[in-house]
Amino acid sequence: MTAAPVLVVAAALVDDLAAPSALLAARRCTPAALAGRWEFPGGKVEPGEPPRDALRREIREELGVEIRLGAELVGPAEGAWPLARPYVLRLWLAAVVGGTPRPLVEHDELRWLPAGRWHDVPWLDADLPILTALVGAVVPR
Ligand code: DCM
Repeated sequence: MTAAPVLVVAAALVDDLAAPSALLAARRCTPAALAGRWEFPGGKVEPGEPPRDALRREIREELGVEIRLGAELVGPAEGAWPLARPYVLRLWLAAVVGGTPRPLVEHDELRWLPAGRWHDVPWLDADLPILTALVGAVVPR
């Protein structure tokens, strides 16, 4: 039997929703298996919680900022992106509208990656195909 998917939501935080240039990557310090790898910040949706509300909550908890959500980067598996089972991920473009992001909970470093340098850190394996799709979707070439 396969466990029901667990929905994780994450943000591609960019400097400008209308013309993204810099992208925020967050380096995990927990759990040990993921420590040192970079990700789109976010986390698990709670039962009954609307996914967009969950994302605003997670970013508030993890980075201490308020965000505005832009478009969703729709994934290939019923709209989501597969992670290691049982997790699946939905990702939205987002911009900071209040505060300055700081690594408060499960990250030990944040970095704004400039245009053309979005692949420059070692992303989580699961986030890499999402990053590639994001680059194709938003970066003018
Ligand atoms: N996860 C991921 N990529 C992200 C965010 C989360 O692969 N951008 C994975 C890491 C965990 C799971 O989802 O296995 C749950 O995330 P968290 O520990 O942040 O709640």
